[in-house]
Order: sequence, then C-alpha cells, then structure tokens
Amino acid sequence: MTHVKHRKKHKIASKQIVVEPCLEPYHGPYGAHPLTHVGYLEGRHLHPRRLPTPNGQRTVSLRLLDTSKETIDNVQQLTETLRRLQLGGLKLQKVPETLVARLSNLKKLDLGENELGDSSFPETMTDLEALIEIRLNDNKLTRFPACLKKLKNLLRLDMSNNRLESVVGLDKLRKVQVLVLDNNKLTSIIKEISNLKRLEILRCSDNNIKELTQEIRNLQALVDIDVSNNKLTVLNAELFMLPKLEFLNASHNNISKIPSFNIKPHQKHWISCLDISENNLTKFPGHLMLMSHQLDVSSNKIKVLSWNVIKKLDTEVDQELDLGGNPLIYPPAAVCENGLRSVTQFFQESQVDAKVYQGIKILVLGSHRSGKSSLVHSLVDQQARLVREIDEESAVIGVYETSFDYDLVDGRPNKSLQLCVWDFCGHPLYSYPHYVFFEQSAITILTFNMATYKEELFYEMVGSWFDWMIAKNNKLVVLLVATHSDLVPQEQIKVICDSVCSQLTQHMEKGKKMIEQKIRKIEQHSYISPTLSEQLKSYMFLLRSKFTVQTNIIITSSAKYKGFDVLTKAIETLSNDVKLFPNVMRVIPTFWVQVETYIEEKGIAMAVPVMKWHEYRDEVVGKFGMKHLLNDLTEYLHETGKVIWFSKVQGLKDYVILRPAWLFDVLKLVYRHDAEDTLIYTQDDNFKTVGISQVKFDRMKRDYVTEGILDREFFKGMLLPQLSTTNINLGSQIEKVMNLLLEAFQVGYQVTKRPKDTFITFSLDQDKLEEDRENEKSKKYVQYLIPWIRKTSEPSDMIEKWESISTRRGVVIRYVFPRYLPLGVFELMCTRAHGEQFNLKFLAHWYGGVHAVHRQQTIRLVMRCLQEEDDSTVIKFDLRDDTEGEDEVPAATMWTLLLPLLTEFDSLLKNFTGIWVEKFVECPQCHKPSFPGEWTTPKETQALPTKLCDLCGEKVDTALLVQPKTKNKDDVLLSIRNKKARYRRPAVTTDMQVEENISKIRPKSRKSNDISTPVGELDPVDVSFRRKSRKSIISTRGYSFSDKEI
Ligand SMILES: Nc1nc2c(ncn2[C@@H]2O[C@H](COP(=O)(O)OP(=O)(O)OP(=O)(O)O)[C@@H](O)[C@H]2O)c(=O)[nH]1
Ligand SMILES: [Mg+2]
Repeated sequence: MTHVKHRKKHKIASKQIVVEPCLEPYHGPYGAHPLTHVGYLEGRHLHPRRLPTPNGQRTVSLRLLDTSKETIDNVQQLTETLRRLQLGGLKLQKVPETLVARLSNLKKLDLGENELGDSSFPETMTDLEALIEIRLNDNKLTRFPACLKKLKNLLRLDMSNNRLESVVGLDKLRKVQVLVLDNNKLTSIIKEISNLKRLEILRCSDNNIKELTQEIRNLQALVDIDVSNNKLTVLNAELFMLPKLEFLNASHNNISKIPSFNIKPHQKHWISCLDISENNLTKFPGHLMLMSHQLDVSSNKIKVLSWNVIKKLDTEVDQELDLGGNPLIYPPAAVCENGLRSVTQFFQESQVDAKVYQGIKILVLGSHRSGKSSLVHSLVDQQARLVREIDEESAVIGVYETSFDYDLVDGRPNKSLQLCVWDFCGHPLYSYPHYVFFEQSAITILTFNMATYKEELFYEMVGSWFDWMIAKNNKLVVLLVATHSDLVPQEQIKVICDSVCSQLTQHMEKGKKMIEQKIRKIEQHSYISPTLSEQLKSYMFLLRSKFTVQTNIIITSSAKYKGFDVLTKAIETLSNDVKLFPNVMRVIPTFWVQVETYIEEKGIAMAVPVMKWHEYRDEVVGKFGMKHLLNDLTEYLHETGKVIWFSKVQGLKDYVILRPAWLFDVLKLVYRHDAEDTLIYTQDDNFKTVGISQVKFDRMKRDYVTEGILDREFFKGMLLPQLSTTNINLGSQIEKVMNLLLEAFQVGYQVTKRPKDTFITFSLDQDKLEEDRENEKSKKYVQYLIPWIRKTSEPSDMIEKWESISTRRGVVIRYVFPRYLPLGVFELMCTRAHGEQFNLKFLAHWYGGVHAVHRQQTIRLVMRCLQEEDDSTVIKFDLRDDTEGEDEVPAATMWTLLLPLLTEFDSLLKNFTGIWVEKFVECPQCHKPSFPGEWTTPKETQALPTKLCDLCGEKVDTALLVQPKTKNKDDVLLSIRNKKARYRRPAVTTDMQVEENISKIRPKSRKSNDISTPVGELDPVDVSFRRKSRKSIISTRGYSFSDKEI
C-alpha cells in the first residue's frame, strides 16, 4: 500500500520537477516489509525492522530503503537519538528536505551512490550541525554544494566518483581530516584546500590535476596523499617536507623529475611508502632514498643509478627499492631487479675503480626578482620551474647540489661534474652577508630580467652588479644570463643582448680609463713621493684584475625551460678550463673522500655543526693523520661547498662550519628583509618557549625591525627552530651560535638598555656593559645592535655637541671610493671599532654614522659614510679636541688613537681585493681632501714642519697630516728594546709606542716585495724598499687591461 501511494506521489512530483525516488518492493528475510535496517544503542548489527521501531529511544542508526513520507515521519520521531543515517543506493535525485530537518544529533550521513546533482540539497541540510562524516560518493555533483559549507564540525568527506570540476568553498570546512575526491574532473586542488590545517588523508586519484602547488606546505598534518593517475609533471619539494607524511602515491602521472631539496637533518622524518611508479623519470631520485623506507620507481625511464646517494644509505635501516620496468644500464638490470642490497653490493665491489672528481661551486647573483631561484630550480630539475615568491629555501642563500648527468662510456658511467649551487637572494639587505660568501673559486651566473630591461636601467640591472663583484674579487668568471625570454618578442631579444653587451664593454672600459687617467696624473708629477708611489701601486694592482665574462649572453626562460642546454654547456666548458679552475675535475684521493664522508656525517650528527679550527684539526688529524695535508683538504671541502672555512679572513678562519646550509638557515632566522611579516609570536611558540610574552615580543620586534636592536632573549627565540630542543645543552648551543654570529661574522655588537629608559633609547656605554657582564642577573637585558638594520637618523644632541667643537684642533681622514663602496663595509667597521683595543666609548649610532669619545683623552670621534656629488662615497674618520676651554690634546695623541683604527679599516678592506680606494687627510684650513694619505708613508712629511695645501695655498702643520716624529737616537734604542719585550706589555697608549702598535697589528706581508699586496698598507717606511718597488711599478707600466676578456 505504501508503495502504491508512493508511486502516485512520484508521478505528481515529477511534473513539478520535484522527483522523489521510487523503489522496488523490498523482499528481505522478513517478507516485503519492513523497509529500514535499524541499529540500537550498544547493538552490533543493523536489524531489518519496520518503522516506527518499538525501541525508539535506543535507535541510533538507520539504513533507509525508501524515503516515503511515512518513513520520513518515522525518522523524525527519532531525531533525539539518531546518530547515523544511511541513504546510499536509493537513486535519490534530491535529499528530502523534511528528512534531514531537525536531525541535529546526527553524526554520520551516507548519501553515496545516488543521483544527486548540484541543486539536490535543501536548506535544511544546514541543520545537521553535529555531522562529522558525510558520504556523497558516486553522485553527479560538478561542484562543492554550498550548503555544506555550514557543516563546521565535519571531519570526513567523501565525494569520490562524481563529476567535480571545482571544490571552491570546501576550505570552509576547517576541521576536515579525511577528504576523498578520487575519480572526478579536478584540474587543481591544493590551492583550494590549503587552509585545511587538520587534513590528514587526501585522496584525489583519477583526476586531471596538473600541479601540486607550493601551498601544500600549509597542510602540515597530512599523513597520506594519493594523487595517482593525474596529469602531474612535477612533484614539488614542499610535498616531501611535510613533517607527518607517511604515504605518497603519485604513480601513473607524467612526472619527469623530482626536485632536489635539502633535508634538514634534525627535521628529517621517514616516509613509509613513496610510490612514483609509472612515470617519466629519467634521473634516479636517489635523495628520496635518504628519507623513505619503501621507494617504488618502477616503470620509469631510469638508465643509471648514482653511487653518490647509495653510499650514504645506512645499512642498518630496512629499506626497499623497486626499480622494475626501467631501461637500466648501470648497474645492469639483473642487479637492480634483485633489490637494494644487490645494488649496494654491486657498487661496493666496483667502487675500487670509481674515481671521485672535484666539483665546482656556482654562485647565482642578480637583482631582486630577476629569476635566479627559478633558473636554479629549472637547472637542477631539468624542467620548467617557476618560483613564485621568496620562500624559505631561497631567502638569504639557497643551497642546491646536483651533478651533470653521466655520459655512458662502454656501458659504464664516465666523469660527472658535481655542482654546488648557491642561490643568492637579490634583496639589497643581503648585500653584506653575500659578500662574505662571494669568492673567486667559483663560476658566477649573473641574471637580469630581459622582459623589464631598458637601456637606462643597465647600471641598476647589470653594471652595478659588476661593480659589486669587482669590489670583492679581482678575478671573475661570469656567465651573463638573460631570463624571462618567454615574455620578450623574438626580434627584441637580439636588440637587448646587443645593448647589454655594448653597455657592459663601455662600463668596464670606463673603469679602466678612470684608473689609467689617475696613473697618468701621478706620472705627470716631477717627483713621485712615497705616498703617490703607494697610490700608484694600488692602481696598478687594480689594472691587473682578470675578468672572464661570457659575452654571448645566455638567453633562458624558466617558464618554458629554454636555453638550459646552452647554460649547461657553458658551465661544463668553464669548469673544464684548467687555466681558470686548475682544481676542478682533478681526481680526489681516497683518503680525502673518507674525510669528506666523515665530516658530512659529523655535521649531520651535531646540533650546531660548527667547530673551532683547532678542534677540527685535532679530530681529523687524530683520526686520519696526514697533518700536512689538512689545509689543502679543508680548502677542497670549502671550494666544493662541503664546509665553510675562510682560511684567509681574520676571525672567520678560526671556525669550520661543517654544514653550509645550516649556517644559511641560521642567517635566515635572524636576518630577513621580510622580518616584519615572518616574525610571528604564535609561530611554533618559540618566543613563548624562551619566556617572552606577546606584549614583550611586540616591543622587541619593533626594536629590532626599526632600530636594529636585538634583545638577547629575542635572539634566542629566533634561533630556536635551528637548534635541537631535545638536546639538553640548549643553553650552550645558543651560546655557540651567538658567538659565531657576533664574533666570527661580526653581525653586531653588544649594547645595554638602561633600566629606566623607555624602550627606544639604548646605552652604547661600554662602562655599563662591564657592569652588566658582572651582574649575571642582568644578562637578560643584554642587547645587540645590528648596524645594517639600524635606519635611525643622527640624534640632535650629538649634532649640537659636534657643531659646538667645530673649530677645535682635529684630524680628518677620508677614504674615498670613487667607483663603488660595497654595502655593509662601513657598518662592519663600526662593529669592529667597538674592539676594546680602541678604547672608545660609543654614544650614538645612526644610519651612516657613529659618535664616540675616547676613554682616556678628551677627544671625540665621529665616523661617517657620505655620498658625494660626484657619485663617489666617502668614509670619514673625524677627530676633535673636546677639552673644556683651550685645545689641549696634541695632534700626536690624536694619531695615537687614530692609527690603530685606520689599520683595522685597512685590514677590513683587504678582504675586498678589487676595491678602489683613495686615502686623504683633510686640510685643516679649507677642509678639502688635499693631502693624499700621507700617514701611510709618514717619514718624508715628518721631516717637514709645514706643508702647503695644493687647494687653498695655506701652510699646514704636518703634525695634523702624519703622526709627528718625536724620536731621537735614544728613543730608537729604547724602541728596539721595547720591541723585544712587546708581547709582555699592556696595550699601547703613548705616542712613542704607536709605530710599534701598528707593526703588531699589521700582517707579515709587508716583508714581502709583493706587488699584489692590497692597497692601504700602513708601512713604516723603508726607503730602499720603496725605491725598489717604485721602479718595479714603473717597469710594469706597460701592463694593460688586455687580460680582461670581454
Ligand atoms: N615568465 C617568466 N617568469 C619568470 C621567469 N623566471 C622567473 N620568473 C618569475 O619572476 C619572479 C621572480 O623569480 P625568482 O626566481 O623568485 O627571482 P629571484 O631572482 O630568485 O628573486 P630574489 O631571490 O627575490 O632576488 C617570479 O614570479 C617567477 O615566477 C621566466 O623565465 N619567465
Ligand atoms: Mg631567489
């Protein structure tokens, strides 16, 4: 009877296009009726029953076999108790409005295997507030039903086997943990669901998905993802970084490369199963073996396996590798078919003759957003890759390792070129840290975006980068790469390249001509004074720079993967040029390789992979012997990017960093152009862990971002993500990292906040610091000033004070940089000037200047960095008498303070071998730089009481131009005696001891008659030596810029 009635209703309804389902009569074990399966509280099975059920108050689940009015009415009687409702397989074209209304306690709803379309859901669906699971599989949906957005408690959703083209709106279901979208028509998915932070299982096989976008990194809870049978060509690194990932099925796609990425050792986790079978991989993604128990790369196009990865595998870990169905040549297919153990054995046995060749470092430089990271990714992955924003990998410096593929010779791998690529983020803030890492023994790729190139932008986009590079290194090997060629019309490409080439040639010629002019000017002097001779020497040194620049600009598109064959070839050609890189491709002794592996493992095992040089030396020599080879070996590790050891840089040479990527990650934490956005209190609770409240955090962040003042506690919070929190020695780890940054890299110096001050004023008072050092409790108030972040202006009281003593006796030194002053050099000097030996008490530090007083003499010092009208930059050391009343401090005393500072600055400039600097003493009368660096060669001037200023014609007391000579014969004898005892003596303070002090600071190089000694030697004069050297300079005068290959 019910059925007849129902059919009638269906007919009427269909006219109104409201279609109710029609069911064949049910014939179960109890006859044609009942029509539901009922489950009771604590019952284990569904019982076929007729509704209404006698156990209404205990009914928790129902499987309906029809949706007649009668049944619905009966269901509505059970709203209080009903938890689960199954409406699957009823051919429903609509969800009955009255059925779902008021089911406010319902937890699970199964609407699978019906005929539901996009408009089949009534508004009453929103009443199902308690719903945690809904099945909509096997229906006819083309989009995510809007009414489901309101089901905020939903944990599981199955919409597989529909016709979904979009899941817009699904991101509102913030609590979803399981999402099943298999077999639909989706072309993208990750962007739409990227804020589902609790998602654990994502199934979307058999769709048309082309890309898993970077937003996948937000799905931090993801454990299991199935993207098989789609149209993927790339798997991005972010996917493998997901901290909880256990299962990945990406089989049956068109994936041709797996990106390379850095697995941070302490963040590494093991993935149980990675299935990348049935794809187009040609290169063995060996790095995945370092993080997966089971790797299936069967049925791809892999020909060769690399020993480089296999040798790193831990034989203790149980791992499986499926290589079946690949056209393997090496090791032979028969070996590979027998699994990982057999592959490892094969390599071990044949390794006897497997030589290791030295690789090369590639440094990628260029303006901000010019396409460097995209270029690197495309080069490494050998396919089109675009980086959309600066991500964690590419901020500061990103490190990538790759090798150019093996050529097979007689069925065996031939030499392979190992590349270590350092991708320098182009944001100006990183200019200084990048300088530290920009070295000669590498190929530099300089990129410019040809789509935005204009002639008038040449200097900004290309020229200034050459100046930047030349300032640091006087030997360059550069590949000039034009990116974004896909956005430039074909006919424009040549025009742009020709323009860049000719402008570059002009730019370099201009530099050369400027130097030659300077040389000619000096030569016109009838008498070349020792000072001029020094200057001449430095110009000659600059002319000896050697630039190898590829004039055929390499045109690339990372969007279309174009030009990379040319780029690869160029890198190969340069690397194999023995004249340019004598060490590259040499065979590395087995002993070195053993040390390399040992160091790599040690670096991974250490929470802070940094060793003092002596610790490193003792450990390596103790284990491997061969002390005499240690320097060469460590240089090799440094040149190939395995460790960082600046063997020639004061301060830095005392440290060996066993894992360069670790150091860059640390720099990324403390030194960010986007600190405003990336420093977030709630992120990982790091700041909370170190005991900083939200309010304190806000204040400290503001201090840091606006003033460059970094609180010690804040510093700790920043560093925490890079440290091993499971290690109990967290305190000593922090100490070690801070020491590395502050002492070796000199990123800043210590200042102390005055307790009663407001948070924006800081004491730069060293006396206060001493107090603080003694008082352990106040340690938490310690702060550091990071000069290159400080953008404040000169305090008005400092300006006034300085003005008020403007007529006092003083000495002003100018370092002029006619062409280029590397960013950060001045700031670094400010940090160095805080060394105790200079005896200075700093009162203010602003953008481009510091103001200090001497602790013992009544002298003030202001150091400034100024931009001149002629585009040169000047660093000024300005000293003034500050005695109350008459001037008291003699010029000699001023020099006593000044010379060590200048020596320090000279030693800093020595790290910039290509820098062009001219030194002057300002005329005290006309305040113009008219005396050319007399203090560097003082004897001649010392012999004169006065000297004429070339610019104003006034007589100037030579005591204001050089350190006055006060020695008589007895003094000399005394000085010799003192010299013998100098290491036992306290810091030098008297005028007489100055020269001695200088000679202590100066490196040994003065003894050598080496023309390549960088400019600015503070040389107590040895006249015979200088005469000799002047001759040699003049005899090399014919040397020209012809060495430069442009
Ligand atoms: N069309 C097109 N876009 C590109 C190409 N190379 C890079 N891009 C885009 O240019 C922008 C900058 O690219 P990145 O690779 O991040 O540039 P970068 O030089 O590494 O930038 P910084 O590290 O911030 O200095 C991104 O939006 C890229 O998607 C290219 O060859 N063609
Ligand atoms: Mg980048």
